[in-house]
Amino acid sequence: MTENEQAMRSFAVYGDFIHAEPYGTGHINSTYKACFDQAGRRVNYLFQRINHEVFHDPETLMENIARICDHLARRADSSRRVLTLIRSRTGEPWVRDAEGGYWRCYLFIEGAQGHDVVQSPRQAREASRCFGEYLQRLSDLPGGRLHETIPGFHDTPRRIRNLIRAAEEDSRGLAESVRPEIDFFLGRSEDAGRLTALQQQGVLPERVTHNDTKLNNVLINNETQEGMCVIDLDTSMPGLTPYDFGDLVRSSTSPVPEDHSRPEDVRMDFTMFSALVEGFLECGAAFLTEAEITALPEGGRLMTLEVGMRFLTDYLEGSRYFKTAYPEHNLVRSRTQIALVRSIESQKARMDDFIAAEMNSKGNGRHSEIG
Ligand code: ADP
Ligand code: GN1
Ligand code: MG
Repeated sequence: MTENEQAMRSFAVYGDFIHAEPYGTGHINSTYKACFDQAGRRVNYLFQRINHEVFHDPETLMENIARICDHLARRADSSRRVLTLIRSRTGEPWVRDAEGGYWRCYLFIEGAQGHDVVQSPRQAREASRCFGEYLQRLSDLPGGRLHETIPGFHDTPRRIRNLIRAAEEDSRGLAESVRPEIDFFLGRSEDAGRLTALQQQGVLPERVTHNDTKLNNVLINNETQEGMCVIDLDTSMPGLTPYDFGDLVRSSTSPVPEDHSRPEDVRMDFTMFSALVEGFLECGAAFLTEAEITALPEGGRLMTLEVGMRFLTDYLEGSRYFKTAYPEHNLVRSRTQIALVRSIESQKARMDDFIAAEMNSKGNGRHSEIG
């Protein structure tokens, strides 16, 4: 029996383990789809070995996730619309393997999948609707503030400082070869803190947010294209809603993947953007403040900028954070993000106008700006 199999058998899953295979295209955890024979019926489960280089405290992380899943399950009408955690044989929401690694297990949601590239405006709208609903449903999460699983995760100014430090240390001797990319980000350092400053001023409220709302982190029904279930809850913690919307813009408006080798093919497709706005506001209109809605386009710009910086920083530091398939992978990813920021900036006025028109058409029922 392999170590992975040993860990998978330590959950309270009935039946006989048949096989497991690596699954999905996430950049962080090690994910497996495993099949069990339950008295003659084959049932799949989703197992993950949590990346503890990224998440330093898997037990408190799993405490967050268990609270969220329990809360969402109370309102979900189907086990395909919410993640269902399987506990260990001793009752914890995790299992430790022989090397000290942490594993978790979910029911495998069948007939749905995450996507790396958006396929239609409907898909964009559905993904965004699911994340808007997720935020709404977690707005009354009981039990106090969630643990911050990665402190300062969306502290964009801090991400700039990290890039500057990585470029100065230049441990792999790569900084000179990517000077134009570094300069692109440094040239935008003045306004990288726009949204975090609005939070500090009390204009943008802190809420329970997902913080990793890329298109790939919501399962879409393969047949109907309906948004089914928000997944990848590791970074669900206090945050800003425009950043959650922003990562949807980053991941769901370009016709090519995040690691496309020709940045000139990258662009922010306005049709996708407007579909995202409509989907997000389906639930969001009822609880988001005017300040939050106004900040949605800037969330798109800054989240793309931030993730682009993180890819470049990781490239300079030897690609230790994001999973990569080849040495320049993070650099390629960073270049697509730069192209996307440029495209967003060239359409920013139109994005802002679209949001303003949406707010007018949705009327006066909205909460007013705080402060
Ligand atoms: P990572 O943190 O590495 O991105 P994710 O939690 O996003 O890991 O999972 C990786 C992939 O596994 C997802 O993109 C999705 O395709 C798939 N996945 C995750 N959870 C489930 C589930 N419960 N049922 C079906 N597929 C899932
Ligand atoms: C990672 O885990 P995954 O692949 O869904 C990353 C996000 C990035 C994203 C870029 C915990 O998301 O922050 O935006 O890659 N997650 C973490 O694709 O760092
Ligand atoms: Mg993921």
